[in-house]
Amino acid sequence: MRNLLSFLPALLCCCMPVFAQSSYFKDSREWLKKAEACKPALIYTECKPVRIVKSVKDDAAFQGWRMEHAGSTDVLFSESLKKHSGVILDFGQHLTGNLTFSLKLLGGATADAPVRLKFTFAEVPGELNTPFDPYHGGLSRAWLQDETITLMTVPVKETIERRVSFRYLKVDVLGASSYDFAFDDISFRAQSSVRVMHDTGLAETTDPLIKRINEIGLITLKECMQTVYEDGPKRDQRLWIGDLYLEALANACSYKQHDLTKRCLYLLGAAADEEGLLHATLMEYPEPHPQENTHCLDYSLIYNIALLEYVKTTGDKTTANDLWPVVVRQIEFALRQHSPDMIYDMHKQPVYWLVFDWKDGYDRQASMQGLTILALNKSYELACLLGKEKDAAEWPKIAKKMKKAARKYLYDKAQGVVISGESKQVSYLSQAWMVLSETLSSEEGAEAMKKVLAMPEACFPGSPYGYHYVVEALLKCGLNEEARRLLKDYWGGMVKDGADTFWEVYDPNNDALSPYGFFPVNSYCHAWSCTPVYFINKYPDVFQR
Ligand code: RAM
Repeated sequence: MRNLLSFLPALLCCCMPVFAQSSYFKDSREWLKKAEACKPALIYTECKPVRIVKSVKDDAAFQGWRMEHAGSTDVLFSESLKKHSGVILDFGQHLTGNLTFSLKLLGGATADAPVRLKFTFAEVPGELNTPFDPYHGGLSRAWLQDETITLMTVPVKETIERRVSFRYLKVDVLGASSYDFAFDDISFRAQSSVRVMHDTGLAETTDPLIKRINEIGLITLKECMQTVYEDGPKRDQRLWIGDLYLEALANACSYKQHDLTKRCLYLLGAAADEEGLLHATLMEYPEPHPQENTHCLDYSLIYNIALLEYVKTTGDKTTANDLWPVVVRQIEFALRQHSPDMIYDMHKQPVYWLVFDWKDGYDRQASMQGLTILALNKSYELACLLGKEKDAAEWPKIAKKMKKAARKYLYDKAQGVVISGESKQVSYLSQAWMVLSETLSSEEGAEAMKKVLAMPEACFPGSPYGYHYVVEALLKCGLNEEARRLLKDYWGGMVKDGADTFWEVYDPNNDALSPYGFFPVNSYCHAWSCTPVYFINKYPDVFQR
């Protein structure tokens, strides 16, 4: 016995999860421990379906489908489910978690054969009414939320193991014998790490549409706040740097659960690659590990800005001091990608994936130039906060040179707009990043933003992530009215289209838009879309008057 006890510590150590951690940063194991110490408990809530609905084809509705009230759920507990195959249950709100149900026999029957049921969970009506097969989407077919279950006997109680995200649930009876059965119970255990729903407290003068946008943004954020900031609870259920940044901004204005931000910053730092470059994304299970070889250089720089914002919000310099080497390393990587004349070289090896937005044909060169300038200055600001200005003394000088180069090669003074790439493309985001980086003066920025908004041929963003930076840029150059209008038009467009939570991509003129070639696999509760919560609460004079 004594022997066994003396082995116990070593034994426990071996059983602890082995994390994939960066070999570059000597403290990464410590960072993982700190991240685990901040892991939030999940809060569970039991929810029931509120009614039965039926799908109605309607060309005026989003993606051509809307739901219509079709009665109470009572019938499903007293009449044979065989009679109701294809029934759609409405849970009345977007939920994330697990479904448990039980079946009972009707009319004194005995079960003489198994029952096979199909459950299809959907975030939006169109998803439920578009056949999934043959599947041609660019991501795994398994993201689609249809689960077939065979129950060997009735009565039975069953929990669907897979965590799902949805509002609507369709139940099909795929196989049954002559005996009748009905639901005995249907219950959904919803989860989120948000402890208390934020009481919005917006000024009474706030436009009702803006109030609604704020509410939906809060729900979107709540659904994505699990044990990390997920990008989407349906898909991809993982932490991405760009999503984290916007979620942290919105959380700082609402739920204020800053430990989740801290956890994610440590996790990402610890999961950097063997050279110290951040992975753009990581998954938590079975233990935290990065998606290998997935690097987005813009996201690496956004990490630095997110860390600065975190310190400014919380005053937690210990975390920032710990993670300072990560900040330095991301800047070093970014500074390798410029041409001798200080312009971001899109062809220099290694050619990085740059996100900035989901939009075909958008040229990212000017945006990356702007973001690099901004990240240099923000990282320097962080250095000053931590008393490390000596380590970063060169950064403001380099940023200055980059600005000069940007003004020379990427700013068309005659037209008053920023241009990008060989085709000299004019896009919303090129203007926005040159405004945010202060490469353009406030007046030049305002002129460029106004021009691009009025230019039908300009490349406009494809996702709420892209639009976030456009709204931020409008506010920065004093175009408050335009910022307010854009927020109301774009996010308000989703509200009018029936959104319960905000979507991964949205183009008011193209309901079938999908970065993956098949819209049902899009995420319709997407973290980076919660950002109005930040704008509305941070700028009350603009959005709450
Ligand atoms: C998708 C998601 C996610 C985004 C990445 C780049 O997987 O939309 O939110 O950050 O792409």
